[in-house]
Amino acid sequence: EYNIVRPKGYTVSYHATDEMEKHHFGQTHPMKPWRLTLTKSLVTSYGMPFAMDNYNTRHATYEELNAFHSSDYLDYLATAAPEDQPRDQDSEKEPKFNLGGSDCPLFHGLYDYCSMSAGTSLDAARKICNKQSDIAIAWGGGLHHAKKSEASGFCYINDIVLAILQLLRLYPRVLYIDIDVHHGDGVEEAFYSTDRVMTVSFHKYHPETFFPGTGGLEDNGPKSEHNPGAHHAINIPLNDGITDEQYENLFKTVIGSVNERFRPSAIALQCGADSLAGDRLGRFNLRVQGHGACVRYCKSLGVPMILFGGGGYTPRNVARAWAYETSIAIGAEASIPSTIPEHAPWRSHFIHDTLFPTLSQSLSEPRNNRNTEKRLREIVAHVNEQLRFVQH
Ligand code: ZL4
Ligand code: CA
Ligand code: ZN
Repeated sequence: EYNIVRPKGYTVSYHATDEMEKHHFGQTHPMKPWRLTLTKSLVTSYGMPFAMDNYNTRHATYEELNAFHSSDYLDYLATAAPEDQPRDQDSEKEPKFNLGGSDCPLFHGLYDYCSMSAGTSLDAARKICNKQSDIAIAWGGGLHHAKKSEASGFCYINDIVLAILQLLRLYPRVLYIDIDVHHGDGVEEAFYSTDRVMTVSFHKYHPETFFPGTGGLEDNGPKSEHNPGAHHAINIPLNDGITDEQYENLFKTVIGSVNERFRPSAIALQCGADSLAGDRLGRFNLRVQGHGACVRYCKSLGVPMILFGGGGYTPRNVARAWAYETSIAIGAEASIPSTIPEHAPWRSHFIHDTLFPTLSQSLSEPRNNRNTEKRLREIVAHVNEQLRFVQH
């Protein structure tokens, strides 16, 4: 009804499952899988599914998860029960594999939740490899902190690493870009010693107070010249309050240079929505438009791409951003009205009936911008310096 048409000669696939959304990390835990329901319902109420191939995701198998994660870890993840949660009173129980603390609680159906998130991203990667999709969307993935044998920061299984490993079977070079407000440490670490993956994370950086504390400007991969991974980790450390204009400029400048030097054959873009203004955990001043501009720019580079979800702790804004970015993927940005459809379920949940709230609608108190133009120029200069070592 909004005149959403399938783009000619261009396929976008959407990978999701209603099952994932039913899981709960706990009453006041910031991660709400329900935000995926809200996203899907907004995408649907705009009529976007007509322009995409829609897939119901399967669970990833143990063997598939084992391509990155250790068997010890997976075995514990598959069998640990919420009752095994270490309690304050019960200090004999040490948390194993960082599971069972307040960030990564053990909850009912945890293994199902993890294998579905990974299944979503693996399905997306396979559609790209088969050339059946030009852009594959996996909003249920993007869990960038998980390590080979450790849960971290709400992430248990690193679906992004698994998806990139799939892409590497076919594509010589994969560019990983991460616009979540947190550093993409798990993905960076997994590909630290290869020159076939370049990782670029934009994030708030303040080691003493902001998770995970890694990702400084000078951290660019193993220093040794004989290590192929050297210079292939790019970090863009930012301060509170960065604006759309600054972020967009920085993103286009950095990713433009990276694209020129690295010449990726595929892109994996983590679209964590906690970099939006008004996020419960984030500190930036990005609007839905500025966040989406990153997706539009990556699409313009003309290589196959996976869009992953990630963080995002104010569910109504997560849904706005990911619905808008879905419209960018299918080329329907100009066809969808900015007013949230009358018939959208949960419409009242959005508070303001627009897809594009203003900063003052998103934030009660404006956040001061602590990013100076001088510092942003230094960051660009450092990145260009690193890229001089990269030539394919
Ligand atoms: C919570 O209210 O900075 C977890 C986590 C649970 C419920 C009640 C428990 C109260 C905020 C966060 C105690 C909470 C103590 N509950 C949490 C060093 C920390 C140790 C744990 O977007 N405490 C750890 C992780 C980050 C830390 C961010 C981002 C993921 C992603 C990709 C992960 N961890 C300090 C915090 C709450 C909670 C309230 C919380 N945890 C905020 N930031 C963290 O990059 C998906
Ligand atoms: Ca990031
Ligand atoms: Zn995050």
